[in-house]
Amino acid sequence: MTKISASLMCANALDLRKDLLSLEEAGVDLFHIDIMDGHFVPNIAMNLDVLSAIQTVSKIPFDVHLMVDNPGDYVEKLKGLNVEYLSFHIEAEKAPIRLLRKIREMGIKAGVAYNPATSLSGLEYIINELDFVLLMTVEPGFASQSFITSAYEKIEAVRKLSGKVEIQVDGGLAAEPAKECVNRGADILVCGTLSIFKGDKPIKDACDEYRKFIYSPR
Ligand code: S6P
Ligand code: MG
Repeated sequence: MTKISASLMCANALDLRKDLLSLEEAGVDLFHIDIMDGHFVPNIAMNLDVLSAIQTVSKIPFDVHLMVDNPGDYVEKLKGLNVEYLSFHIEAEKAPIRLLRKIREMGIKAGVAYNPATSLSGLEYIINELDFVLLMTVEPGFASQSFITSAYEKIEAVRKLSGKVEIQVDGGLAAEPAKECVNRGADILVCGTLSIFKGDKPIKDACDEYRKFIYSPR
């Protein structure tokens, strides 16, 4: 079953506890946490103290997406947090195999993220070292951007390389592109402003409608 990873940078910062409880009620699988450094991407998002606070309210595991230069500097800092998935960008790491092994040794599912314009060339040499591939379906750094359709063929290319790795897609996942991503092989949908944090609609209703659409026959 496709997993929903709720992007918490899209939640209501003034009422985060309420949104966390609504996400629990909606049955989301993961909390997607965007860590940014203002260098790899021109933005700053959540920090690790917020994660400690969140895990006092909810037991839903974290899916941490490092959008930073030198991702290896951050991995140790995640010890003690309820992290199930952890990805870093291939564009930011010169020794990805070493870092993937370190993440796995911590008992965390290890993943590599690819920007929309980054080729998958070389993925075959690391595929056995990772648990998931994160395909960015917008340029990283901001919510509410429109989906980049070249991601469809990338999903198929990863699936062709391995039937085993999970494929996560992130960005601009309104219902239509999300359904197409699932049809092509995506396993984890990162959901933000275009899907479950709609403002005008309760989170549970938005989630229910989204899932219903994605699983309905064409
Ligand atoms: C973007 C970040 C994402 C967004 C999420 C937003 O750089 O990695 O995780 O938070 O994709 O979702 P949406 O529906 O607003 O595009
Ligand atoms: Mg992300």
